Amino acid sequence: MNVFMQGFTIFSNNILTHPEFFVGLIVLIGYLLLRKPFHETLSGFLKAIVGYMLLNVGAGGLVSTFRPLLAGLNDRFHLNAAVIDPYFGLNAVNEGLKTLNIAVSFTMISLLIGFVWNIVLVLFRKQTKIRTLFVTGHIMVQQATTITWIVFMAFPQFRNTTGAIIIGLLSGTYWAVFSNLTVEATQNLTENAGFAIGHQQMIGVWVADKLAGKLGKPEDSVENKKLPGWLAIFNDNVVATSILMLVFFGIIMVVLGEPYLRKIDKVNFPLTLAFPTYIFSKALSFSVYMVVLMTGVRMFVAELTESFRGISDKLLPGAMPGVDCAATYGFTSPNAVTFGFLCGAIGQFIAVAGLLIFKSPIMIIPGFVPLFFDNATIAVFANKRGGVKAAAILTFAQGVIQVLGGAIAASMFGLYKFGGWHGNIDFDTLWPVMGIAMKYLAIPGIVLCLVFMLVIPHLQYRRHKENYFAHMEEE
Ligand code: ASC
Repeated sequence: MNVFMQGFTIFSNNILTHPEFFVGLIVLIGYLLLRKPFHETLSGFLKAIVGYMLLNVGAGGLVSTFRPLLAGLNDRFHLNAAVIDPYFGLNAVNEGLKTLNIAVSFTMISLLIGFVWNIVLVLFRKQTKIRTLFVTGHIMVQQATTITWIVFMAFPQFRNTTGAIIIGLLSGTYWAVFSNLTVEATQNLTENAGFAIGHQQMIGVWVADKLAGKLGKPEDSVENKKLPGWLAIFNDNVVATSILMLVFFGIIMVVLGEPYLRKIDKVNFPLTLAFPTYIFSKALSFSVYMVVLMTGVRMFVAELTESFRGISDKLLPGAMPGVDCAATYGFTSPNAVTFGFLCGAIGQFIAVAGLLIFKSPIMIIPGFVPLFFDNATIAVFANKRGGVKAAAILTFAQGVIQVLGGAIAASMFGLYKFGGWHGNIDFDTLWPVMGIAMKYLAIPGIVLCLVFMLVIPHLQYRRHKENYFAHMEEE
């Protein structure tokens, strides 16, 4: 048992929670199974890792640069609000677990159980109709942590090994079922690139894919919208992103004020640098990170798509990886990404204003991660099926739901006391509802949640019977 635990700790610290190596390993195994020559295998392995690391640099840069600006509103104006962002949610749960005298490493055991359970569900695909393995490790850590808290709130008696198993089963089922739910939408978007989404807005993707066609026309997509006259400069995504972010974050930085920014960002804002220069460089770094992110996405997705055939032919037949939502950004006009972010932001800000006007006891501060990554992703999918109009409506609606659902969840699970809630759309909709079911129905509630999730792929199978498992064989 001890050796097993040590092995697991090494695996989880070095691979499972580092998606770049996880994806690299998958690519390596995939190419080995395809019996590719050594030099091709090596080059694919390295390019997948470097590509994913570029994605991390892009996504990480966006998160670390722009998250403090939004969260700063809370700090600067002493709002005592909960920030809806998975990193704040993670901190909040870890603080909460400390008050219960539970080690943070507890979550990692549930994570392993969940991951193994996901593999089992794929292995029994004939019975379960699951085709996807969730491989986005940093997201699995955040989600298993939030689910731990939800289960602990509903079942104080299960703050032990039984609880770890329950959390593992719930997490693994969620990873398997909901990434599987994104297969058709993602295959349609990417023209059968062979991956699904393994992230935090999987319900959102499914809903957007279903509704977008009813809300608008695919011909009116961002790609086809060519702006007239001088506005044509917005057709270039670097220009569009730079100008829009300059306005958006420029306003926020002015509101936060120079003295506050100098205090929280001593390294990048030395006394020798003027405020306007600081604003300009911060806002434009958004475009820089976006370009880096996209470059990385193209690199690793190409290798993963090619090599995963090895795994889905030989190891886990018919399986697909569920990967970071940013992987889809390479399959659309980058302007769709920026557009989704802005419409989602309008929705979130209006909802926050609603909380203020109606004197909500819980205040919410938009978190950068759900604001950007959820809304960008929904815009990408909505734009494909229903063009700009569908993308605008769905991201606006999502922004509103993120804030209202986040407020309800932060208050219901008591995490506002620790300053944050997970905030991505699946955790503002599905998980609060499952949390309520578990709290009020007790153990039957857990069974109900598991059964509810496990039925979904069967319904999906019914609708797509002919080519449900055919995606890999087509190539
Ligand atoms: C998240 C999260 C991130 C980003 C990243 C997007 O939900 O925690 O760091 O999205 O995965 O590429």
